[in-house]
Amino acid sequence: MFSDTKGPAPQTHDGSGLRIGIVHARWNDTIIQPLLEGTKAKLREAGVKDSNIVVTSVPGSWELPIAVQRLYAASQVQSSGTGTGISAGDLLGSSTTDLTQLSASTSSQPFDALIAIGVLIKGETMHFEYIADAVSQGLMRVGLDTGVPVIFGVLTVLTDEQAKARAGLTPNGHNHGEDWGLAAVEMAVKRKAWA
Ligand code: DLZ
Repeated sequence: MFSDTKGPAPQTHDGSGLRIGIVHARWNDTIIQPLLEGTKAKLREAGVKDSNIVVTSVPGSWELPIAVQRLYAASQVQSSGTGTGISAGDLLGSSTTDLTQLSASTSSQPFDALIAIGVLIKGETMHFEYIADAVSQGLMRVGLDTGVPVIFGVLTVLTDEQAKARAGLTPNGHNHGEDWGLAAVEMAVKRKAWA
């Protein structure tokens, strides 16, 4: 018997000790923003402190894998108390206002999970296929290479309407960002248990 709920069967996990990094693309920003809000809402609901949620952005989804990889590396440097001579600013681009979040974050522990958020909407050319394939493979690689869960918060849709529905912007829609927030907490908690 199939369930008619969208998303995974729910589990509850305590996110109060976690630090989560989010990188979002700025293409299709009207869809990105509600997805980001849905993600953060579920992180907070699971107990993740605002000061332990670091958000940064990149131009488009293509840039997500490198940014997620560098954001994690920056948090590792920050937590080791430098000694390498490399600052988080060096790793991420010191002039971005986004970066102030990383240094303002009260915790200095490396991220327990990372969430990459992007919205790819198929156009008339092959851009969509190339970007979707590279980004999904790139994000998987970052997760396996670092051993840190990387949540795939990238919508790959055919129409604006499909994107809106998946950002909870239509009457029967569902905000997938909520699932990504919950997945990040669950995977971060389980990864600690598996260590
Ligand atoms: C170029 C491009 C196109 C056509 N479509 C999207 C899209 O739907 N969603 C998205 O996040 N980014 C798109 N981009 C931008 C690329 O991801 C990337 O930012 C640029 O090619 C620069 O590397």
